[in-house]
Amino acid sequence: MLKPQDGPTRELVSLDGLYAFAVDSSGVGVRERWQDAPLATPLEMAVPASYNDVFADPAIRSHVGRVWYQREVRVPRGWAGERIVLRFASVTHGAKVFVDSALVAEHQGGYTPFEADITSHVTAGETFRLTVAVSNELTQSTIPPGSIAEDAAGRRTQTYMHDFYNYAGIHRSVVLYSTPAVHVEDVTVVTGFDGDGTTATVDYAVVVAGEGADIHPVRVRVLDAEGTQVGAAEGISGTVAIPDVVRWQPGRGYLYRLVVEVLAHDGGSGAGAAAGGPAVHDSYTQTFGVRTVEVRGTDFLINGEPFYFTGFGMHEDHGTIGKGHSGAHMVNDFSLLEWIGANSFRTSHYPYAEEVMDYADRHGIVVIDETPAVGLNADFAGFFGTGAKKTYGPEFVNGETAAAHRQVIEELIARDKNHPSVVVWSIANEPQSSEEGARAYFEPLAALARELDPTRPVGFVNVMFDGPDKDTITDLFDVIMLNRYYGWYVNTGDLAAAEAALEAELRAWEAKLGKPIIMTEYGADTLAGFHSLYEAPWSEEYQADLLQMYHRVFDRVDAMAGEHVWNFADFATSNGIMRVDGNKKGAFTRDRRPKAAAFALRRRWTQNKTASQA
Ligand code: BDP
Repeated sequence: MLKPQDGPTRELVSLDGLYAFAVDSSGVGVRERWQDAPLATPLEMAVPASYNDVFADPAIRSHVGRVWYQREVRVPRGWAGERIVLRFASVTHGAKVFVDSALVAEHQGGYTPFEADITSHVTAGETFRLTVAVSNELTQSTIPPGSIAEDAAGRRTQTYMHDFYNYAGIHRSVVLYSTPAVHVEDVTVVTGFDGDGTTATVDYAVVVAGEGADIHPVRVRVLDAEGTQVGAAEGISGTVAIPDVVRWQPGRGYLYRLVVEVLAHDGGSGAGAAAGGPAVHDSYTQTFGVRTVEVRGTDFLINGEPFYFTGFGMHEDHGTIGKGHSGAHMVNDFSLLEWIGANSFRTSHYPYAEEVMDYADRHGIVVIDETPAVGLNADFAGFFGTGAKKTYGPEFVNGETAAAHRQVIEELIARDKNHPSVVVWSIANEPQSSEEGARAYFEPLAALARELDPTRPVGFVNVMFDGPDKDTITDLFDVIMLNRYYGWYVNTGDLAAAEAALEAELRAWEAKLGKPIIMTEYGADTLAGFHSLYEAPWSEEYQADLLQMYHRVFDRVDAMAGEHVWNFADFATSNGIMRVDGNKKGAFTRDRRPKAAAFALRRRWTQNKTASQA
């Protein structure tokens, strides 16, 4: 799905800001049709943000069910005759969207965009009442999954098997935008190199939608970063060559633009006509980078050169705003990544805001892009206090879960396929992968990801309990991605034992599959300010020592292709006896102050740059 933009034929209005906000504590809003009238509430809520930590009210924070957002929107008066679209970049987890009393969109899945064509519901120059009912419920039919219990008094509680707080709300921007009725609906760009590698091939495919779309001629122009036209073609699909191409590289995010123009079929008026050229009916500009990604043996290659990932599994997580997108926080996080020498990160454990992906493209940051399929693992039942004994089956991960999982893979790839920063699709984090049923569940999902995007490696993140002797699915994927906690959850406080166990396991994976290994998580909870002379878990010294121990091992194992520390920063989790005010495995605190480990990582990552990172 394209990110909306303004341009010569399109306009865009931000609907971010304050909304009236009501908590549907008794679950009656849909039945009582709260969309039909102004919400009876004194509360207001900011968009974008999670609502949970904004109010000084525990009942709102832990509410399970729907909350309602409402505001008035004026349609710009110049939009008569245009197609008018309402677009949500993310509503976590479920949304019903009403324009006045009419239901115009429903969406499940908290981290991918959706939109509604509301042309027939609104009038240019007039206002409408926008109401959004947002559900934070996680069930067997959602990704991530969860379960809801209700006690005799009707009090509902939510449990889930993932280790981050279930923030909810309208987390990313809401926009109203216009396009002509016949419009560019989708653009796909795939790049490669020709001959000696100095010429790029840019394969493009455009979908034009709207009545009579097929009679409109389409042309594309490729502009370089300075805006100079370097190639062009006609038709809804084709190939453009760029001679003397500047590659997108890790650390150097050179971007081209593909300007897609749908021309008036009768040479009629429109943007561009005044300049003497053919009339442009609709125009959409898609940025792209020219680079290749390939797995060869145990090497992960970007532009044919071995790439070694350094960086973190991250979270969209901040005080007050929770998982809400904020430009200032985003730039700060990227600035810290640069300071520490990270060349990459994983969008653990859900797709991040589109602004984050665009920033990574521009700055040459490499991304492992993950779906929200986290917590598909009954082995965590003890940890999270939930009851399922078996993962795959009617009780837990069932056909409905699989359908939701397919949807999140489709929506992630549809959204992010044109980002050069994305080099791996991670279709799940730590699912149970040794139980009967795992292979039958994952084989079609891996195939789906490959079919939707044959150009990028596909992986999933393997959990510590399912090592090379037990795992039954890793051979279905292109890379081996491992989360390991030797020295933390096992061999706690004994780094010598941890070192031996870690090395033995990595060598077993190397021997079993001969594919690149990326350590997607390793780390230790650490209380900032706690120091110790001894190997004391939770101390800043222990965190730094543990990471350095892993690095010694990584440097001895040829198949290692990357290291992502868990986590970039401390983050909020659900309550539990294993967590003190959240997960403390950050190299930075939640408010982004460096722990001792951050300096140790910086030393390693700024000294060890490989040729492709330089
Ligand atoms: C892994 C999960 C991650 C957790 C981490 C931890 O992938 O989400 O936060 O362990 O325990 O199981 O810190």
